Amino acid sequence: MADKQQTVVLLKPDALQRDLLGQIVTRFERKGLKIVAMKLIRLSEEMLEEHYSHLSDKPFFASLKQFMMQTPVVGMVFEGYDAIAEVRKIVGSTNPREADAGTIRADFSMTVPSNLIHASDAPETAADEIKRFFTEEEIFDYEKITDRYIFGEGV
Ligand code: IDP
Ligand code: MG
Repeated sequence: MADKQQTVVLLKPDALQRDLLGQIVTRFERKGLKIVAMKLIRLSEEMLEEHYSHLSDKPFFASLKQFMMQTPVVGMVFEGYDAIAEVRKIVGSTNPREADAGTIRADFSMTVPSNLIHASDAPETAADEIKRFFTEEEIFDYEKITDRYIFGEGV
C-alpha cells in the first residue's frame, strides 16, 4: 500500500502576475491530488528566512526574499499517494530549461528565479512547511465523490 502524504505548494508572485494560477492548479487536480488547504499568504521576511534557510549564504538570498514578498502567494496543501514526490515530478527541476517537457516549470517558465512554484521536497520539510504556513483548522479532511475512481484500492 502506497503512502498517503500531504505536501505544500506555493504559487509564487510570477505565477500570480502572469495569470497562471488556474492552469497550474489544474495540473494537480487532473492528476487526482486533493486540495486540502488553499489561501493567499503575505509572506514575511521571517517566514522566508526559515523557509529558505538552506540558501541563506547564497548571493541571491536577498533578491529571492524580495521577490517572494512582491505580491501574496497562493499557499496550498495537496494530499495523495506519494504526494510529495508526485508533486515535485509535476513541478519539474529547479532550472526550467533543464526540466522535462510537460512539467509546469518547463512548460511555463524560463529562468531559475522565476520558476513559478515551490513544492516541499521531503516528508520532514513537508511537515515543517505545513506548520509554517497553515493552522490545523485550515487543513480539511473530506470525501470527494471521485475518490473511489481515482484511488481505487489504493495500490
Ligand atoms: P526548489 O525550488 O526546486 O526546491 P531550491 O534549491 O530549494 O529549489 O531553491 C529554492 C528557490 O530559490 C528556487 O525555486 C529559486 O526560486 C531560487 N533559486 C535557487 N537557486 C537560485 C539561483 O542560483 N539564482 C536565483 N534564484 C535561485
Ligand atoms: Mg527547495
